[in-house]
Amino acid sequence: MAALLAGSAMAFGAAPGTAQANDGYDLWLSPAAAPAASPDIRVIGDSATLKLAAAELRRELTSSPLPIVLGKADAPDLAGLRLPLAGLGAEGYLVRPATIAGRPALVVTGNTDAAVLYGAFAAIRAQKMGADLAALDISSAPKVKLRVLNHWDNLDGSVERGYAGQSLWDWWTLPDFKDPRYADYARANASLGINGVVLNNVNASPVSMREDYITKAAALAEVFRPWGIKVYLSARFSAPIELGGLKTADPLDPEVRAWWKAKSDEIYRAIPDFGGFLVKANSEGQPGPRDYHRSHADGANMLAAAVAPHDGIVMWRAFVYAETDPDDRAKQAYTEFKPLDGKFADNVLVQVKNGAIDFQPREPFHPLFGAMPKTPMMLELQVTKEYLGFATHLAYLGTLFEEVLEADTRAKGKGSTVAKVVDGALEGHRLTGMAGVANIGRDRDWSGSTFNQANWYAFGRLAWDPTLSAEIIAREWARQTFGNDPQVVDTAVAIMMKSREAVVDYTGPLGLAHLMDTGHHYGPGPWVNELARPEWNPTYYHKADRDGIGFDRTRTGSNAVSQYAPAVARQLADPRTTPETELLWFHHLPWDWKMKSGRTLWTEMVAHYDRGVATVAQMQAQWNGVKGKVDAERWSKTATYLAIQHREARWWRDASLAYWMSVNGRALPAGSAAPEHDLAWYKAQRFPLAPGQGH
Ligand code: GCW
Repeated sequence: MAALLAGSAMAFGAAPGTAQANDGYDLWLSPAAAPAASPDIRVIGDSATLKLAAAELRRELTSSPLPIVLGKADAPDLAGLRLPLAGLGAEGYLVRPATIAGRPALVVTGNTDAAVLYGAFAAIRAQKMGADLAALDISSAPKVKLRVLNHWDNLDGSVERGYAGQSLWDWWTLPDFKDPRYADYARANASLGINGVVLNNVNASPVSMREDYITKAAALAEVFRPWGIKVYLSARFSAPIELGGLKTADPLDPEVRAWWKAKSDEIYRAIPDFGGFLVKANSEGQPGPRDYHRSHADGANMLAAAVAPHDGIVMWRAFVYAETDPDDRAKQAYTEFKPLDGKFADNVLVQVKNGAIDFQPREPFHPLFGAMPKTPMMLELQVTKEYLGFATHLAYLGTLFEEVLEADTRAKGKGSTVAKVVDGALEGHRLTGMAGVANIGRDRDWSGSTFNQANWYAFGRLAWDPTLSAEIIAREWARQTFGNDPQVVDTAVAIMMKSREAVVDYTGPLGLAHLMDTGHHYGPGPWVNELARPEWNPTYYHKADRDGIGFDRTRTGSNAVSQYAPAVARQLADPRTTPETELLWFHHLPWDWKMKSGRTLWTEMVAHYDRGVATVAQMQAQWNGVKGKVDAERWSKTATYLAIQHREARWWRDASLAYWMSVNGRALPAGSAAPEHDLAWYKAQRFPLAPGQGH
């Protein structure tokens, strides 16, 4: 706790919403400064976690109409109350008034210490949202078991696709120095119910599993443990060769199996509650079981056997595609994994990105959801904005996450949503998970901008309950972050709710995707067509020519639509029944194709680009309207970033339109501004130093 306070003590003590400086360090939580008054709190039990729960209540609540009693359901004084906790599992909480020893009190309880901690955070959140603590009666259990952040952090401190500074983990000074920020980070996660952290990049170095680095990971695990958080490691499949000196990493080789078993035992000796492994195999140059003509199930099951005696799990990624496979990249993961359904060990989850390509501003849901009923499918979302303007563009991802969770796979009739696949309800899976690629680094505000913090927040809240509404989450976040001024909260929510669609509009409307420039993924590059692997080139995705644009994924093309359940496949087979937001993802259409609006496809596309830029201008105007009502520091950084976003939205629009016009030979519709520069100028832009490229 001392460490925690020390970490936050550097933050400004201003209450959120005042016009003083606020550097964003405290996220959606309150600053460390002790409140003037603090409620009467009694803790039954003395675990580190319960102490943290009580400290949170003291720190966050200035008053309570009732004394607060915290403890596990089986604690003395609480056990006799016979509270309805049976359905709440290990992590669900209950907060309600009760009479204890003849006195009324607000009870915060659950079946484990971690549940009590979650209950404390829920009470704080409710009070900040205006609830009356005396009348509070809330209970909630997480719908998803593993709620995990994936850090793509390298051991040298760089972060692949990280736009918020260097890695939080200072591997060099670990295990001796435990930076107070580690506890502040864990606290923020716990406030949302995030209960797992993969420490290292999926493009993994074998060194993460070397003895000294295990000791370093153990030091982090120790800091996180009282906050209910387990650590996991990304495993490099060829580590038995690189670290163990073996000749092979063949998953069926007895020596290889023994190596992983011994390595797992070693990790569990250092970290008894180690969560398990995350693996990127046979993808983008990473080693894997296919190198030995073994299946992904063979690879995953070998690791699963090594961690099973310790109750560990394996998260095996389905993000695979091969340059040797000429088939549509969007089809390859399904082709490879679907036949393996039923072949994975019980402690394996297959981790699937929300869409079949790669975290684009909009993608249809991945066809693997609903297609592997016997396998727990873990949803992987990207919280860091690799394709949505890095840290500088404001794009609230709650709406993107909600869109995929609500998508109906039709796997078992109507209502077979991705959320139900992921939370296990559809097939009765108990092992369930949701992963978010973190947007967290050493920047003072953790996520590179104030509004990016909302994406961390939204991921955590949706991992707890994938049926929550993105708008309600936005409101919750804005109120806790900026305070209670309704104008500020309404403005923030209004900006957030339209922000992601604006990015879609100015980068790739109507189902276009993967149009960004090479490597860094910053800025437009729809013309790029010379990269070694066909599916790395934007031209592969849009297939624009003089006559039309779009990727034909129907029977006349790659037939990717056939990977969806029949009801969905039928809808997507016809451009007239395909949602226009996904039109060019599934269909190659003439530029004069008639849209529902009556406009031609070309005119409609231009209108979207224009709308995207105009929406950012509106967002700027709305933000200007709360000047002086938000602390100056966060207000002006946001205003500056919105100005950058506006300039870059215009750049995306202009570069894209200049290119499309060079392909289709058409003029812009009347009233639409000509691009600022000619196409050659846009093509000549180079950004070798753009952040987040790893190495
Ligand atoms: O989106 C791509 C990124 C890579 C990333 C890869 C993956 C970690 O550009 O940087 O590698 O996805 O998800 O494995």
